[in-house]
Amino acid sequence: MINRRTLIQGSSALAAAFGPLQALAQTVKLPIGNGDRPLVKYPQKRPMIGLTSRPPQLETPFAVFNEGAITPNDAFFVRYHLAGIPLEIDPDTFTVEVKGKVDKPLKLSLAALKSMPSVEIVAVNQCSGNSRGFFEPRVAGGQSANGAMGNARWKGVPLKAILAQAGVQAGAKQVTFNGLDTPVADKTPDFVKALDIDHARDGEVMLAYAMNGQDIPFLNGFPLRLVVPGYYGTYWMKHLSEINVIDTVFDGFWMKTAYRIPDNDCACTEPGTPPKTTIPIGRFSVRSFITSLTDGAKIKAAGATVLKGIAFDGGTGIKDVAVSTDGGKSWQPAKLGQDLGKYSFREWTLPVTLAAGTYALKVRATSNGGKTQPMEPLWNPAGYMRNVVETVNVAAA
Ligand SMILES: Nc1nc2c(c(=O)[nH]1)N[C@H]1C(S)=C(S)[C@@H](COP(=O)(O)O)O[C@H]1N2
Ligand SMILES: [Mo]
Repeated sequence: MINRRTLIQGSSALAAAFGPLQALAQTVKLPIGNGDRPLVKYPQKRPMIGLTSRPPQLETPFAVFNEGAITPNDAFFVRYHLAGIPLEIDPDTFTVEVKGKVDKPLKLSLAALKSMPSVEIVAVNQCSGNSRGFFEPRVAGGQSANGAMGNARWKGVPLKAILAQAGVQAGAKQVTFNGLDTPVADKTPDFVKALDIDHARDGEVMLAYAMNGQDIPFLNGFPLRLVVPGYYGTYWMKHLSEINVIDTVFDGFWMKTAYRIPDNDCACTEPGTPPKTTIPIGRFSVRSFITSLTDGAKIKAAGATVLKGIAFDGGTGIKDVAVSTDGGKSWQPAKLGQDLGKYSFREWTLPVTLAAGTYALKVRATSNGGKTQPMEPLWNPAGYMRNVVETVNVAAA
């Protein structure tokens, strides 16, 4: 249990430094750009890859994904847009407001939420710009490697139940979500996101107050965040304080201008060119990774090696995972691990024996929805939704 004092101490330290509690001397080398990134230590987090400090943006060291299907809270990535992040939140006085086109506006305390029937769901949270640093030609925005994703068991109250309690009025079109963070410069628009009313009432979108059996870490949205299974992290509002039912389509900056993708099947354009029309980003594309070996690894020739990794998609679940040891010429089916639900990482393994030589290992997942990963990367100007078949080059000797 994280007690309140620890939390406030941690965040006060964050306030004092407005950055890492401790900048560690270590750096990590990522396979993008100049690659050198500092490892930084924030409250409730193990050393993480630091992308920015104002606001904090932390990437998960990729080796963490080889530890299991669930990403530990202290290793879960952190992403914020606004420098005005909350530094102290008292869970005893915290409330979330429900207002707008409802019969009965609500102000719910954490205790009130915790007394309602709860649901649990294992779901991946992934930033739209996960892996953006690999885009070619390069695009503006955080140059993330593959660590802006994580999988957790979320517990909370279905948004549907909250909306039912408030009584949604006829003509409601969307629901908007706001958190306690604020812009520091007047020009930056507040971070507000919207979901269509039917999506908001699908019974799966939830107000989560627990993550992997613990309070949600401060930097991941303590004490309450929206969980939108299968959808990119941009909708997963942290420090959720306002839910507003509206009878229009929300046109705030973070829906109308940012977080939009080309309106076509591949969500892509000819590299270097803008899309003709765009729509708000939605569900994850299907992805898979080898986690047990990193690029450039050396392994023992002719010994048995168990290749291991993860796969996920936007909510149909993983049908199969295929692995190639010859750069994509031939493919072998991997064995899927425990099924933690259709929104979760799905682990996979494949034992191989590699004679002396060099190998381009590739992994490709297919979803139950029949979607698979492209062999060549798709491109779009914002650097979203990367899901190319990943390659890990290794040498056996
Ligand atoms: N309040 C608030 N919530 C937010 C954001 C933010 O800037 N402020 N960023 C969103 C984005 S773009 C992502 S990818 C996820 C990241 O969640 P995490 O920081 O818990 O990993 O939070 C989302 N929720
Ligand atoms: Mo994001």
